[in-house]
Amino acid sequence: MASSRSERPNIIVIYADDLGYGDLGCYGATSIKTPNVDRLASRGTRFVNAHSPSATCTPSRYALLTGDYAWRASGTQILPGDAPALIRPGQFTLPHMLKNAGYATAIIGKWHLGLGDGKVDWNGEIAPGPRDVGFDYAFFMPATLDRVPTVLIENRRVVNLDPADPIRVDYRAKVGDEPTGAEHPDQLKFCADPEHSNTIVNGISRIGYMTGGKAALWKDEELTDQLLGKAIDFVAARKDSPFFLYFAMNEPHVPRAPHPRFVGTSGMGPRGDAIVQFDRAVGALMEKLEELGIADNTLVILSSDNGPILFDGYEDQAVELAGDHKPSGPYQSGKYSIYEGGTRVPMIACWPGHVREGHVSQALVDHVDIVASFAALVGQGLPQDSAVDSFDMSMPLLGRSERGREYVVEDTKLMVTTGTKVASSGARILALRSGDWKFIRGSVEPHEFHGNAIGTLPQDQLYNLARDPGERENLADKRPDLTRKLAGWLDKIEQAGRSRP
Ligand code: NG6
Ligand code: CA
Repeated sequence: MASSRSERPNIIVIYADDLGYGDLGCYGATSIKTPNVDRLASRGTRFVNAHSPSATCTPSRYALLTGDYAWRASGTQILPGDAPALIRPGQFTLPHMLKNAGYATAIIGKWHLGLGDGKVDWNGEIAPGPRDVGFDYAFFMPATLDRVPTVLIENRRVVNLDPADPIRVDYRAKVGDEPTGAEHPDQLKFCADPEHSNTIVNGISRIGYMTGGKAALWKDEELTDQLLGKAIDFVAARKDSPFFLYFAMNEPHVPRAPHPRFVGTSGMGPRGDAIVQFDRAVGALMEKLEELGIADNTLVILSSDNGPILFDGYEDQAVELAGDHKPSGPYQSGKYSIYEGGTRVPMIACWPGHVREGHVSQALVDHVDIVASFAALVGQGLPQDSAVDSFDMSMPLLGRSERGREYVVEDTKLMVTTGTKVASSGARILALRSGDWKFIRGSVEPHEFHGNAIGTLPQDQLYNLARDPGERENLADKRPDLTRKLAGWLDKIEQAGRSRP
């Protein structure tokens, strides 16, 4: 159990999906209104140097939940919906650590870390999964909004599954008679690229093929209300003893199909409307905490798993309607990119009376630090060989210190698998950010993916982020000594197998 000197607030991590540094009012957005998130920021501390561990989902979530940088492990690229469980039972995790400290733990929302041992039977017990790596309760989507199977799982079973209508999933070849986007574009709410043109569910074509499970299919427009309802049920049921809720929301990941009451609210089409929906859901959850009388002993962290993207496979007018909105704020590119837009994300911490109020923190922090920081907060130790990249940033997280990390390693891995097609060799692209400087290791990976700058060049890159936040002027040739020094430092961090002392 936790030591008597430690504090044990309830903890909620709200993890948005593809929400950018510039997408919130409190980070400078003017065309999208996010009053609820802005209020959270004004009551707590807002970070301007926070990083997601990677520029895509699976590796960021892996690092968040384990405290290990994902690039140390193999198989930590964007996973298909039928991939095996990446985090193995017995592995040290954030929810395990909090369970040991007496917390009730839950994940509600996006999982995307694989399920089962290779061949998942969607009609039976689905394990290993979140329940086997530290979560007492799980209500989740297996992968992404755009990947089959488009069903929700509660603990180890698909919700509303009719045994007479079994689910089959295939990422290589069509299964069943359900129409696909490629064959029936006339049935679609919006057109999609070839990768997103497989089985149609709810008028939206997805990545991968599925058949069956009709009664279990989610309705995109209702998903957020459904997840919010589950989140509210969980906190209400657990309000009298410490709980940890990992609320992994979907906005504004593609396909963007917000509830009709949000359609048209942003003037920016479905992407903006999805951010408004996200903001309202955050507001509703915060209101519930007040109503339950637990707002003052609940630590809320809100952030995003990677940077933003406008076009990510569906013709939903995100590009056309963006106007002068800058989803990455002052930074270059976004999701998938090794430039700052890939991993510099909004992050807010709020815990009335504990987290400094109305503060903007410059501290350099990374979601990989959350495990060690929460462990320090609740009085738990870390096993020596676990959470190997997680630093105790509890003081900066509480807004009480500006002394963050000395560096972060930024990461992207551009291995996108669609059926048998793989884009790029899937090499890992790493960068080191320390102080004003950013070093990007040279790589022969493609420089572009679907029109987005990944940031790779065959040669090394060096940027001064203080003077050049947009990473436009490569100084590697002008500052060869510094470039070499940072390159050597990154090699060492990589080769050491761990970075926590
Ligand atoms: C990519 C998908 C993209 C998105 C992403 C995962 C293609 C061409 N694109 O493979 O639409 O689903 O994976 O996003 O297939 S993430 O936020 O979960 O990392
Ligand atoms: Ca994401």
